[in-house]
Amino acid sequence: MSNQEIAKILREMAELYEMEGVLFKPRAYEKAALGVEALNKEVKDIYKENGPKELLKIPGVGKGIAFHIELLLKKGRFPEYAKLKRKIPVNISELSAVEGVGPKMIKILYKKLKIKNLKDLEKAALLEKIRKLPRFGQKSEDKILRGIEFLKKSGGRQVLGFILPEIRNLEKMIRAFPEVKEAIVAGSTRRRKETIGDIDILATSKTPKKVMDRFVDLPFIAHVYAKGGTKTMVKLKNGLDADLRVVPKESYGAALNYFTGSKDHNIALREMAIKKGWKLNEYGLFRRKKKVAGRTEEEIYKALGLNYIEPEMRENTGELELAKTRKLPKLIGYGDLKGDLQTQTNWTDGEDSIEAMTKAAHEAGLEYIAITDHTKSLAMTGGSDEKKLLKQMAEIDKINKKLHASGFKIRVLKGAEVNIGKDGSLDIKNEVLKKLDVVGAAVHSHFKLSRTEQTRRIIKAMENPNVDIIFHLTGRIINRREPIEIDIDEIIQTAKRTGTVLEIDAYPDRLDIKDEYIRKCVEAGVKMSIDSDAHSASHFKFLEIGISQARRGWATKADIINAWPLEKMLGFLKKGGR
Ligand code: DGT
Ligand code: CA
Ligand code: CA
Ligand code: ZN
Repeated sequence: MSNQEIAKILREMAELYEMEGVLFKPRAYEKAALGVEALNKEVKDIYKENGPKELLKIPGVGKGIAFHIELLLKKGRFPEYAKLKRKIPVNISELSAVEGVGPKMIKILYKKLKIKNLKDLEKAALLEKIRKLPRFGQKSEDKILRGIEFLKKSGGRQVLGFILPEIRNLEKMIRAFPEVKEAIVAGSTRRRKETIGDIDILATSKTPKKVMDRFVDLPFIAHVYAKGGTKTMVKLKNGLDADLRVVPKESYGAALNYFTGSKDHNIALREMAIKKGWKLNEYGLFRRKKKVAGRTEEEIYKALGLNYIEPEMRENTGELELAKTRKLPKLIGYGDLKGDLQTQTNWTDGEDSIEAMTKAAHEAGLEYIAITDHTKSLAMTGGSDEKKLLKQMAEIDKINKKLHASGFKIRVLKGAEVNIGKDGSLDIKNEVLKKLDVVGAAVHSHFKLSRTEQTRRIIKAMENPNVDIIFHLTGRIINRREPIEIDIDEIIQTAKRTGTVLEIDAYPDRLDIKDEYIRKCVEAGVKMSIDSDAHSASHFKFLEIGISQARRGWATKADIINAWPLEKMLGFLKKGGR
């Protein structure tokens, strides 16, 4: 059983308990699901290698849940789960994927209308049955229909950041086949799109048939659609389709280039070849019958008179023109971050202590980390008021001293994730905000305001000179919640005028702001930060996917303030972002 599958069942347990009105357990299972999802290693390997005790080290997993995970690994189920599933036999993950549909609602929908899955739900809504239920109305019925539309648009695409560890594992296993020389996942994974539709794997080998035999025997595979001599198509257990193609090493570069895409980039590139009277396809670049290039991507771009283009830029949105005139930006690199400016701890809704978070950040190679717990209007997180914030600041001073004394080269910064109210006001007094090193402000409620109201609200927050960064600007959750409506150009102008930084939240299903907005910031000279939004010590690895997003938005080191050394970054914030 993969981590994805385990997390799915744990999350389902959380929802089942919530339907039953059980206290505390929903939160516990939800936390455990997050913990499992964030692991770099397969739970089943952890269990196999080190036994059940080791399961307790997974963030959010206590004795009871560890035992349930053990049963899942051994038998694929555990009694409480089976019992609750019998009682409410519905497809919870499918139904709760609809925005605005939660566990309590699912229970009523099942009890009153026998709704078990998405199809039932859509039918009932179209037949106007839902509006007649007590405590539902036409408004909730309309909302459900809109939610279903939204789901259909996202169409089974999965969030890359969550499944990247699994994809890498798959890649590693194929690379380890004795007959395989190179293996790499191309397609949207290599371009680091936010979500991916399927997985395109490319390998080189002299004996493709043997590679195919080994591939279909891998444990990840749920179903084989078609197995050929050089191409095999399968469905993985995580629900995604994957294709494996084996090519000779002479055309590895050409095949990699072709299957990395994007399609639009490929087409434009092929046209450039045609203009020279040449031909480009997945086998190579040809002048008449003679192969000009094909072994590596670099030689193909070079032969076409272009600089090498990073996969994250290959969307045919201007990169080819820049490659031709040798004006491509030098993108921020995967090792370039020096700090993280948004993290939550167990002072509010995070899993871990300030010290544990700091040590994990240090291990991730960072030199500074801002602690930005939620503030008081987010009551369910135990958000800080002024008093609690001041207390935390004193605690951070102590921790910095202690870390320094024991030779740790990392600095903890004082921060907060201040809540932006409906009218743009903040829920912490300026006299306290002034004392913080990093003030992030963010929208966590009133997602449905009009574009004008929403824009005005954020502008007002940016105009507070104590606000340094706007966290996760649009509030979207990929595949779950639409972004708020804003006038992005007006916001970027205001960010420029007020010296406010816009965050690239690296949490895999946020990736907020999106690549298109990042490019606008780069063009306008508005600075950004790339933050993990970590709620656990295991979340710093998400920074990588934030860097991917920044690269997709053509950002360089100069655009990202936490790619700068501490003193430069702090100096910039002190001067009000200038
Ligand atoms: P996805 O899977 O929807 O997340 O996106 P991709 O980009 O991985 O697309 P996919 O899997 O359909 O195809 C993989 C690559 O193969 C794609 O990025 C470019 C190339 N490709 C696919 N279809 C065509 C085509 O009709 N023409 C050209 N030139 N290239 C194509
Ligand atoms: Ca693909
Ligand atoms: Ca494909
Ligand atoms: Zn937040």
